Amino acid sequence: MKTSVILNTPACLLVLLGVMAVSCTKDATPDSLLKADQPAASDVAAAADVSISAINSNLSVNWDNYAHGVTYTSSNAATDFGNISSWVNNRAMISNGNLRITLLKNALSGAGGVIGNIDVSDGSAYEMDYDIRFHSQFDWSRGGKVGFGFSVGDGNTGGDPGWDGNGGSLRLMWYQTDAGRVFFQPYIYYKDQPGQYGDTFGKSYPSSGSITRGTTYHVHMYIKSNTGSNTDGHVQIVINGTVVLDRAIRWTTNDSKRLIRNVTFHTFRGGSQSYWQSTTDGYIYYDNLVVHKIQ
Ligand SMILES: [Ca+2]
Ligand SMILES: [Ca+2]
Repeated sequence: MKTSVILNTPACLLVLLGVMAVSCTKDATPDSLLKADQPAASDVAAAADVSISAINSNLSVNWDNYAHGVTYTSSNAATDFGNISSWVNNRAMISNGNLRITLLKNALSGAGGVIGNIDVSDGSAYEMDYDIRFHSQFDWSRGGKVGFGFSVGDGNTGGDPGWDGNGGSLRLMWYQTDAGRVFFQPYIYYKDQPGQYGDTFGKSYPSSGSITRGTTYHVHMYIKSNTGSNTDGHVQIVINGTVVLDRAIRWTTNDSKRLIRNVTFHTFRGGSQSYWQSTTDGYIYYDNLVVHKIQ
């Protein structure tokens, strides 16, 4: 994943060419001149680390610096997020200072949306905020994964439960019941999850009634690692000021996997059955992302 990001980035190709040029020069240069060349070579390497594969502790992105209607490319994403995997250029656009993600019709999971993982500085406590809005014509279908979240250790998702104690993840879903109620719900993988798929803890936002298209919702998340095999970690989800989930949790039991490693950006329909699909393309808007490493 990292390799593809690097190779797709024109700036890095330039850096690679630069490194090649330096080493060619070095090969033909008498030892007495090598010392003068070396600082230039290390400067090039340092610049590559910062511009291509930044591992950030804090993020603040409002997309206001992009023109309306432009594609939000993998290199834009790398500039704003740092080291992010699996960007899909033709499903990401700037719309009036928002990031707009397209969910393709008749498709599920990564085939129809975006599944990006942002490698952030490993930490034991993080918080984030962002705004999210569904397009005025959005087809809810059954639901999907949505928004930014966090992964712990191995970052379990996708029906791979955290039972082995090596990882977990904190994400949101939107979900529509058979009766037509639509809401956000927690979707959490962790050591003590009761079933194979993510735990909702029976919580939703709103607790009754539905979310609506064209409305901006503000999401706040807080995550804290547990220590050892103790249930002394924490998870909190607050939407529009309403506490949806706030509890102690045991993410992992393998202490070497206890830290928060990535910010997730998973936006897609699914579920695996075809009734999660839609017959129309759908748009979800994001704005005002702030991620903060607490410790
Ligand atoms: Ca904005
Ligand atoms: Ca990391």
